[in-house]
Amino acid sequence: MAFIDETKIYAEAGRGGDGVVRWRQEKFVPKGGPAGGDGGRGGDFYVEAVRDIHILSKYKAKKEFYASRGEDGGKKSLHGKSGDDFFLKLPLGAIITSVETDERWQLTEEGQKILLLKGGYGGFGNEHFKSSTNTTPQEARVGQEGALGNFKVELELFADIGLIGLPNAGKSSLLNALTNSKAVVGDYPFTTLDPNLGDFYGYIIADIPGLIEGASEGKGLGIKFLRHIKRTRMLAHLVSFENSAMIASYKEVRKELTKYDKKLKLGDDGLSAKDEIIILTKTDAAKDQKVVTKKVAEFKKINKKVFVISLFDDGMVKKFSDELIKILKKK
Ligand SMILES: Nc1nc2c(ncn2[C@@H]2O[C@H](COP(=O)(O)OP(=O)(O)OP(=O)(O)O)[C@@H](O)[C@H]2O)c(=O)[nH]1
Ligand SMILES: [Mg+2]
Repeated sequence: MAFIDETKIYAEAGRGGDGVVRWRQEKFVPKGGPAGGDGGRGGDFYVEAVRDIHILSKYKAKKEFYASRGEDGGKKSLHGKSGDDFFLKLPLGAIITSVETDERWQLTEEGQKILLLKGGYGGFGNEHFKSSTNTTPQEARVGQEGALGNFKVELELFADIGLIGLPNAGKSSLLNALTNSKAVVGDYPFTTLDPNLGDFYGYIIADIPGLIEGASEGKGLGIKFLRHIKRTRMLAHLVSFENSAMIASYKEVRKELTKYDKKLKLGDDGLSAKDEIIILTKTDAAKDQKVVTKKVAEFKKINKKVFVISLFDDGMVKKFSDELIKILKKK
């Protein structure tokens, strides 16, 4: 199933039910007074946040949603039943924009519900128009139309950590090692085409496609995926020991973050200002321990926390995992 992070939908809240003209049926009373009930309220249209980043692909074929209509009033002053509300499930982090009014909402908490369109009121039945001067009103109103509109839906992933780095840095492999995720891993660039999420002791780690020079302008899988780390609390920047120019690669990716921020005019809360830890991966691929020590020293000058890891070494993975929990708990 292709990953979808943008879509458009059309929605209508329910129309209110009609009010009706009815008369009380009493024995020996030919016209016992008005008894037409009011129509029920039309159902409202809501969006509801669920923790499922793939849910938008369900709306590929079906893009129109309708809350149900209120029922008409009945005899014996019976109020029509309200129409059922419609809850459209959208992924946590979805931004919904009204095409007509430009109003924007974002789903920021699991289970959160936002009312987008109100159902119409039910029309009054004839009982409502009864007065001392008019004891036999013939009047009843039809229900009000429900609100309707077109909406753009865009997803920004919500995660605690975003894994970034050049293609092949080992991002997906690390995600799999730390979480229940089964992301596809491969020894070629751009193995990951869609973001993957994994649950790390209740914290969400997001693995995005590899970044390359020009990513902020749309090169590679580019800008589309930078958007997905905007909402992460922290970045983990992976640089592989297979890489001959590790510092340069690191800087290349950092440059893209800065460029992206400038382009979107993001200030201090942009990608480049996010807390970042550096993970030097595939230490087993380094020539010897001396090279590892030297690189760690170089990276430490950047003034960020630096970790080393080889996924072939269970002890290292465990140690890193423990450190990561500590960092996340402090945040
Ligand atoms: N030697 C060694 N290889 C590793 C290690 N971790 C991952 N790899 C290999 O590195 C290659 C790339 O790993 P991925 O996890 O797919 O890398 P990625 O950063 O997700 O790559 P993209 O999705 O293309 O951006 C795979 O062949 C992995 O098996 C490690 O610790 N040591
Ligand atoms: Mg990958």
